[in-house]
Amino acid sequence: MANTPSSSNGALLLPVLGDQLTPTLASLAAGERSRDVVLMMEVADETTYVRHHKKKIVLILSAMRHFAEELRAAGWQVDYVRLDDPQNTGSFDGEIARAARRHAVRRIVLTEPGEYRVECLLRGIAARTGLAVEILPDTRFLCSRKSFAGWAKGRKLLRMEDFYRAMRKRTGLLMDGDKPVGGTWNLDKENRKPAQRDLMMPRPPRFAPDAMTREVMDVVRTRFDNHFGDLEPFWFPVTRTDAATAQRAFIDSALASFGDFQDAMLTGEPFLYHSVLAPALNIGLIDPLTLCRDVEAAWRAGRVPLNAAEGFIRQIIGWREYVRGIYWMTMPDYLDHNALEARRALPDFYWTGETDMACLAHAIGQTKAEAYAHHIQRLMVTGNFALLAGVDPKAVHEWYLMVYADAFEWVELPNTLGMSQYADGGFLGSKPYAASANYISKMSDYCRGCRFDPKARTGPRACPFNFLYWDFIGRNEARLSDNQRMAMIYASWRKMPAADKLAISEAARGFLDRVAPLPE
Ligand code: FAD
Ligand code: DLZ
Ligand code: SF4
Repeated sequence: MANTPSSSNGALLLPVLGDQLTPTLASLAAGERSRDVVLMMEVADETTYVRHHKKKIVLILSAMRHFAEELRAAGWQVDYVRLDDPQNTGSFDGEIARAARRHAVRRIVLTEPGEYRVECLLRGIAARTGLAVEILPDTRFLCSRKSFAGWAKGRKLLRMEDFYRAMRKRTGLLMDGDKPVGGTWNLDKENRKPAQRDLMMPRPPRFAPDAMTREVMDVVRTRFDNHFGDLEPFWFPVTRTDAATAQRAFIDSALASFGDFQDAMLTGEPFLYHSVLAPALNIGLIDPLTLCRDVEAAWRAGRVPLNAAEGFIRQIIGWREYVRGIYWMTMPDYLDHNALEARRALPDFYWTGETDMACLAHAIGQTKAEAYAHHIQRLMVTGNFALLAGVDPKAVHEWYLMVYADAFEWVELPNTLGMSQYADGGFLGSKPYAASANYISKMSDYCRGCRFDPKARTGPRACPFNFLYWDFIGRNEARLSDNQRMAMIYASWRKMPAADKLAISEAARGFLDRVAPLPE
């Protein structure tokens, strides 16, 4: 794993970032293994620009080290800079400039990064090195940034459903000529069943850390001990082979029920029928189109129902590609949106999981242990609470970026700021995902083990989600009551007796000033 100094004059330098671990990466395809130098860099700026969950750092650094070996075995010369290299400058641009000198290269070729912040850094490298820098489109995504901008042009509303249908047609996934198979594009209505406890619940396969992963775990133990989350047990796949095993296991054992129980939550079941493939997908160990084709093949072979296959494929070619398009279309302004003027602090229990609210204790406790929570936990428990409480969306965004192994800004930010916190004022979602305890009580078994009463709105056992929900509705009346999708809620709000409104607002104020104070 030592650096490989060379004097390959005339060679290209091909920097590969921690989420670009794909042998068919555009910049690798543009290079020549016998001539060019691949550069991979562990850098302090990236490990600490937010204090990532310990498991997320192990995932990325271990997968990077394994990928360097994969490339070497395929005949590439790889210059791998480790975190503990005494010469390490700690930044992508510093390391690229240093490697350009070391290898006397004539040109630098990169694949576009996943984050706006990193792209700004990379665009500055030409000036810093005096070399030509070429940044190629990331062809691992099914819709390029340019193609998304073309789709969005002239549209009043950028609806995910319209984008998804266009992507179905473009990829031919689940299509019968130009019609959706089964005659329906979207079977989401069938995908809202609460789960029952089931002794046969599938579990994602666990991969025991090899010597290379254990070495990275030692680095994280010593350097990042003050970061959020449990380091052990670490079991995510960090190689392409293990990621393929995880993909097969999901399709064979969980996919069939993925659709039915997509929105369900159960105590002690962090994964239910979810794939837990996002960490491997987002760093490039799994190819999204191959995954979707395999899922379609399982449906065509009669092994899984259509609502499961369609529901899963929609998440990948619909939501995943759509949020990436929105991110690149709107950055950097998107980061500063705060349409509901939310200013409160993120409650301390987001870091400890120590709260009497059972749903939050489970979702956060599991996040700390696994660097994972499934979509409905992120949206309807932690996200919903922060939205109702009026927490500053930037603080919420930083939390999500830190705590999940699959968190990269291009996918995390639109989901958090847009879908979950409505901070973009409805650009991404047509109404806020705000809900009272009724939703959590219907879709989970959390309330059974909670000291609060999901039916009570005020009084000593009132569930905070209830008074916070109605306080949110009242507080944001001027901003939200014109929204047609909120009409019924505002009709109920207007009918509510003034004394009830006052009791709700007093309960909310007292609670929030304690757990999520406003800044001085
Ligand atoms: P599954 O439930 O098995 O879904 C399959 C795949 O579909 C996922 O692996 C993912 O690639 C894709 N997918 C599903 N929903 C979405 C979505 N809304 N947007 C984009 N892709 C989606 N996803 C991330 O990959 N990284 C993030 O940082 C991230 N942050 C989120 C923050 C919030 C507040 C919310 C509400 C959602 C976020 N998501 C994020 C989306 C979704 O929650 C995760 O993709 C999913 O929970 C990952 O678990 P899984 O692999 O088991 O997914
Ligand atoms: C998240 C992360 C971490 C923790 N460490 C590194 C690293 O040391 N080297 C690297 O190449 N990438 C790392 N990453 C990913 C980047 O922060 C960033 O998210 C991606 O490069 C996308 O722009
Ligand atoms: Fe969460 Fe309220 Fe249910 Fe308790 S009663 S688990 S706080 S929704």
